[in-house]
Amino acid sequence: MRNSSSGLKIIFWAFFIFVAGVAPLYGGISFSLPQAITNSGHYPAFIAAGDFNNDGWADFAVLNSLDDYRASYGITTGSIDIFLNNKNSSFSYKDRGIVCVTAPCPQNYGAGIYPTFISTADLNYDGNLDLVALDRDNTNAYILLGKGNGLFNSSTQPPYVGQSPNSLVMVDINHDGILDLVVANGYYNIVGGKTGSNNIAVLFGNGDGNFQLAVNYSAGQDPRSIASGDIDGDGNIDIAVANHDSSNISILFSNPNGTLKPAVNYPLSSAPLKVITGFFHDNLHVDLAVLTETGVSVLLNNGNGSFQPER
Ligand SMILES: [Ca+2]
Ligand SMILES: [Ca+2]
Ligand SMILES: [Ca+2]
Ligand SMILES: [Ca+2]
Repeated sequence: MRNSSSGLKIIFWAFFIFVAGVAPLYGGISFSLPQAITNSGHYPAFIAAGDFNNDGWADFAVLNSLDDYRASYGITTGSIDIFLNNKNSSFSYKDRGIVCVTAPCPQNYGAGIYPTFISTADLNYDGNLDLVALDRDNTNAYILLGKGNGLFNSSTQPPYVGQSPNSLVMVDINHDGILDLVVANGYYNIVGGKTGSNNIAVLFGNGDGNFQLAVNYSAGQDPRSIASGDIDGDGNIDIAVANHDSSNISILFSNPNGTLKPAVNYPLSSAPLKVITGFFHDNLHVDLAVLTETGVSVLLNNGNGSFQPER
């Protein structure tokens, strides 16, 4: 297995060197210079990509913490701006003061005051991508149900997730074939007060865009980021949480029915901001990469769901 892993690494690096240094010389894989798109708002916080109008081309949604357009009308809220792909390297979006001429025109949608996170999936299984956003100033997630033409309807039953939500993953954690939400709720509100729920919330999906009541679990202090993967290889999706104030990672293994076991914690030398899962040392076991206040730490899986010290 070690030889196989080394071989894969060599193939990966050979491919990387080809793409980075050789391919452009032969007109192969290359990237054009970045193109600026007029600012969609103030303090963009997060971005999610998907085909929102079902034309086969990727679009994206931008989450803005405050939006000058809305503020100019006295509406000091965050926003979700939709950018639809024109298939010619440009995007249509609701520009400030410019009237859209091709219907349906992309819209922007309110998203609280200090939105933190956005992601996309088909939550009601109608074939159209939907959006889920979180706002640290709102206890309920924003659910926008896609119409399939780039426009969205706000959910009439936005689910309560907790105080100061920071991050979420959408996974089928209870194996019923329907996506569920697992949310990291932080410790701090937008003015720095410690009124956040400071926990993990699991909300089972109903399959119609609505969710059951949250079930809460403890992780560390001030959960900032959350990631998922079958960390112990038992077929059940597990949860990794980056806890800022306790400078550690919590692993919450899941049971087949979607309940979570008590957290197992791993210390870090610096406060974590974001955690992702990936295969960083073989193709079999889920590892973790953690963005911290001083750099990036990698926690390698021992093969049984436990992790080596950070490196
Ligand atoms: Ca599209
Ligand atoms: Ca949908
Ligand atoms: Ca489910
Ligand atoms: Ca598992």
